Amino acid sequence: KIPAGFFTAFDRQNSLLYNADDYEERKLSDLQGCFVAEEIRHQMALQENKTVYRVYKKTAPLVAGELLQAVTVLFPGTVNGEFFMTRGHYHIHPKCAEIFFCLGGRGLLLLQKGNETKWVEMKPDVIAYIPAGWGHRTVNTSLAGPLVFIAFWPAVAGQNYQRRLKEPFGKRVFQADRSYVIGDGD
Ligand code: PAN
Ligand code: ZN
Repeated sequence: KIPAGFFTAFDRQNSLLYNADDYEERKLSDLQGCFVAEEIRHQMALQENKTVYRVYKKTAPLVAGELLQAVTVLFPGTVNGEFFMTRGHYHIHPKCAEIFFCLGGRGLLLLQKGNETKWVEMKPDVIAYIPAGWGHRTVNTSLAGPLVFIAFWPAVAGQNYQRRLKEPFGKRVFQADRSYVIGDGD
């Protein structure tokens, strides 16, 4: 497949990636097992079923050396006081790292490797590095607006969404007054 173009641009006004050629939307109904209050998430999914995040991707050939990019827009909200988050994943290829560049909002990037959990505060202009082998999930810690970031990663990385069930994120992030608290995971 011939690439659609040689550039993308972050459209700040509309919070999307100009020239993206792939799009994904995750609603509460897609986030089974992510929140402590699973039954409440289920009920919320049956009712309003809010969009939790959107991902605008620029595709590339899935071969060694190529890079993928995507803008994630993670909306504000909670499930019973636990902030909206992405599903989170480990890369299938054990040697593939990733970079997140925060474009807007406030949040946390949770990193997981074995029993070790780390986190990076995300705010505009923070560039987070996810070393190869670390599971990663983002959390929007502000109810004032979306957490927006662009990610760059090797095209051969692949995403494993099952492994987080066996090697879960060790921390959870909850609403507290006008801020957040980090609690223990499962
Ligand atoms: C990101 C994520 C994106 C959505 O582009 O895919 O933020 O999160 P989930 O994939 O966990 O649903 C990335 O890490 N790519 O590799
Ligand atoms: Zn990733």
